[in-house]
Amino acid sequence: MDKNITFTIIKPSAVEDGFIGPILAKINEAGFRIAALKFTHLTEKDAQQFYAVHSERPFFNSLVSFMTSGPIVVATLEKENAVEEFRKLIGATNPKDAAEGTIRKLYGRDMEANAVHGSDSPENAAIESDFFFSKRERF
Ligand code: IDP
Ligand code: MG
Repeated sequence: MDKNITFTIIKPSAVEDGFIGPILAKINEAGFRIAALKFTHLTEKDAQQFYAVHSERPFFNSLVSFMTSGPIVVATLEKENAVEEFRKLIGATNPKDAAEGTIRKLYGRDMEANAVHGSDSPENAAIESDFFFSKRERF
């Protein structure tokens, strides 16, 4: 498994709040290389599939509704130890608990609308990246 790849989503709230540029700048400053990037919009089926692991959680329907509420930016990112490094850059799931200077602290609204997604393992990073990008969309 490629330990140097992670996958991110700039969530609908952060797109709506005008934070695509600032978030990509943070990613750039932290030394990640953008291997794939696009502006897109999830269908309900896409969001249910992407978050299938959370399907039994009480927040699942709300999360699917939120994630389909507007356009998103998806990207595959490359850096040594990418998953762990990116989780550090984005901070805790709840922006209130996220460390100062992290993306979720700076740009998150709340626990659900926490600005960005970050993969939790190299295995899931590969699955998530393949969910959105074909081989010829990755560089
Ligand atoms: P993570 O994004 O930090 O990995 P997960 O537990 O994988 O956190 O949850 C996936 C997403 O579901 C979160 O990023 C957030 O948008 C949403 N979420 C998680 N827990 C809650 C909750 O308790 N209430 C509302 N939304 C939640
Ligand atoms: Mg997660």
